[in-house]
Amino acid sequence: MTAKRYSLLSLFREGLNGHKGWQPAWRAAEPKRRYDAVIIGGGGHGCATAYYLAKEHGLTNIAVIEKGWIGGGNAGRNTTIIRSNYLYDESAAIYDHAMQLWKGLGRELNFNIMMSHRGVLNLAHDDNEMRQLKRRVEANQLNGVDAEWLDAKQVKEYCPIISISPDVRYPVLGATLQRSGGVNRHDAVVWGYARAASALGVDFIEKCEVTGIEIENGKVTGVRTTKGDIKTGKLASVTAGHSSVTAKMAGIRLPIESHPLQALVSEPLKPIHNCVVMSNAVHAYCSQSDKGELVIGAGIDPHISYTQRGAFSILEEEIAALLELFPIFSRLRLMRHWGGIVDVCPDASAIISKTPVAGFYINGGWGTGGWKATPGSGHVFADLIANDKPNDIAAPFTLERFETGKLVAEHGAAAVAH
Ligand code: FAD
Ligand code: PYC
Repeated sequence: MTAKRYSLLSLFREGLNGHKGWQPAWRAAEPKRRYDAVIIGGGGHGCATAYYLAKEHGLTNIAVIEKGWIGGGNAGRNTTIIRSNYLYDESAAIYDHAMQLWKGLGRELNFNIMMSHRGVLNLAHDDNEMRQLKRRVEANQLNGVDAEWLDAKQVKEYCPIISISPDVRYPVLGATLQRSGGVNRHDAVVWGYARAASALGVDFIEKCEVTGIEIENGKVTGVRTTKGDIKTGKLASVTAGHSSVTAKMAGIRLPIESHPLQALVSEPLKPIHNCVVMSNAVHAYCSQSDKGELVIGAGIDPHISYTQRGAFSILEEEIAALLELFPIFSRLRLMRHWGGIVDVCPDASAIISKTPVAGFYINGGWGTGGWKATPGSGHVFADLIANDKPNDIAAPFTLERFETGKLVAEHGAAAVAH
């Protein structure tokens, strides 16, 4: 008998499944002609939604349709920062729901998602930022979210390589610290969800683009795709940067703008950077991956675009900001950079909603900060799809808020320059 050979990529995708030996990741399926529910978008949120629909609501005749490959969108492009230190009660509820799910997710999916709760610092560089961030710490504590205020000396103790020199443009005056915040491995999360959903019967259809939505008498009846038409009574758009494109197929105009957001990684280093640092004023965020690379992110490119690449000037500013905080990195070489497309709502909060078309649901508008929400978002969205009604956590994020004006304005806590 010849032994099966595994490529390095297959080792990552399949994972070692304990004593059962190697298991396939997810079943790459050809589409059936009818499903009980179809999810457009095989990113983190789409795969999580499929998993919870199957696991918690018993809906297994469902398909995830992905125009590229599973995890090739923002899910595979983000800097993986996890935190729940948002200002408003509504946001604290959903992001902390996600945080609680992150804590047990590797075990639940039986997939090493490399979750590392190493702490996230959000720096303050002037009096106004200090006031705002201290207010956020207090709001967080009232909501049971772990948050504390550090002065500059305590910042240096927590993150020894940071410069707290007073002789720079924007000296570090203090920071919020969420100790439970951290980073994980993005593709492992998506593959873990996909593998677990696949084991429950979900079909994953890659290289298949949804090109149209069939509607009869105000109700969804199916989708048109590059692999043929599919009938379904429940259709969920989970297409991140392309939410408004998908919604338009159903005649719905969303209050969303799509922008590039860029990130880059350095050459690998021995462990040197022990936490996550974010600065809104000079604008940089940085952590170190388990491979040793510094993972560095920028503010959004101000122009609207679907190109998945951004302007070089943004990266120049990004590096200048990084070196002000970490002069120790000045001789480092950069290895790769890329962009993703993020969809930003006017209040920098997400949409998790039914729509005017019965049976058509939208999850999007997570902007620069949806990675940390992935398990919580998938969990409450599956509940909405199964029950046709948002639960208490999802209710503040429906489309109605753009009519009533009850916005959840989180630009400050988004912590990424817009
Ligand atoms: P995606 O992975 O983009 O999934 C959407 C999928 O839909 C894509 O795979 C796409 O191909 C597919 N699709 C679109 N249209 C169609 C169609 N018509 N038919 C079929 N498929 C379709 N968030 C954080 O919380 N922390 C961070 O540190 C962080 N850093 C970021 C850094 C960068 C550079 C970027 C770009 C984003 C960052 N984010 C971060 C934001 C986060 O990545 C996103 O909010 C989140 O990943 C979006 O959800 P998703 O994973 O489902 O999206
Ligand atoms: O929301 O924490 C965040 C974030 C970090 C990088 C991009 N978004």
